[in-house]
Amino acid sequence: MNSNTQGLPPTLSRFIRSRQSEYPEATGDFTSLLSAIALGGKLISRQINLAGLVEATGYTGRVNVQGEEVAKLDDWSNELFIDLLSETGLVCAIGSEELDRPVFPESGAESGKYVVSYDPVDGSSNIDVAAPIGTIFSIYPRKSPSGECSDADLLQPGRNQVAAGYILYGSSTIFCYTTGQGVHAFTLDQTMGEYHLTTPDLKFPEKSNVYSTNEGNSGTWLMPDRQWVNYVKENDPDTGRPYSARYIGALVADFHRILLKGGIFAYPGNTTNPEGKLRMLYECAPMAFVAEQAGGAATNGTTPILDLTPTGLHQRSPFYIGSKREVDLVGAFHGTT
Ligand code: P6P
Repeated sequence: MNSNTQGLPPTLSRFIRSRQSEYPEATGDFTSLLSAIALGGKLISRQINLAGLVEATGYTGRVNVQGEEVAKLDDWSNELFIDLLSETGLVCAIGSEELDRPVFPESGAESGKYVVSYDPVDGSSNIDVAAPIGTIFSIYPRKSPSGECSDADLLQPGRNQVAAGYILYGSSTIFCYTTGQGVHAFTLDQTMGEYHLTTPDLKFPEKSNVYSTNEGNSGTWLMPDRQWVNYVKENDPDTGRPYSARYIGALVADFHRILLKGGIFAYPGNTTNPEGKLRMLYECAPMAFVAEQAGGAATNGTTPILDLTPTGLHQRSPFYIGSKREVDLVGAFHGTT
């Protein structure tokens, strides 16, 4: 893949189109769908960068289906993706962290070949403090043969995904995705409004002693997770312990650091919420697809996330993701590897 005429790395749209020619199943429709999501990322990136200047900080005063305060940017971004996805005419069902129920766009009822779930602004509590946040997206082929879609089109096992990824709004804006042919990361040039390929074929580093978790919850964790976190903190230089702790409080940001530097992100269940906090459909499954494509792993402690079928739009799951060695280590404490 050579760079484009300005000597810059290829743009996202050029990269997707080039891959389209390599993979017969990739169609112009799929390229249009991914481009619509990428455009959403550009517009949110601009809104974030102006935040306090464009009324993008603060809260709406409403609480969503998750029981979480809805930030103004949550609403704005959610509506943006509904519009962008509906305009493609390619999407027959939309699931979102911000929607109690799915949206079934009229434009995609008959022709919509795809189903899209997303978390429009992941980690929105970071907005007001100018800390990193992200968007997470997951794309499936529709399950129903034709006509109106239903919840069943959204509730598919993670292995059915045809694409997944995230947009990280941090010190730079990164678009990172997979279609099952490796993981590729692009950096947004805000001046030109173009994403340029910066890291093709991303793979987790083999070794890394970093763990990322909200350890404030460990007092109510179940025994295997408490044993794991105590283990990684023990002083044993021969096994690279104690690990370093890093936690940003936004899954996209914590995951992206682990993808580049190695380590593990863990959000276990606990005695009050055995299913944990993270949502299977638009957090765990898309990130798990990226992780496995980058040579890593993602489980609920015992089972690969991608082998699980969500039972509900907002079903939660204990979540461990990162370098395969580290996820296997957690599995050993859960008695599975
Ligand atoms: P806590 C953000 O609300 C989120 O869903 C993920 O992005 C993040 O990893 C997690 O919750 C943070 O949760 O309980 O540590 O604030």
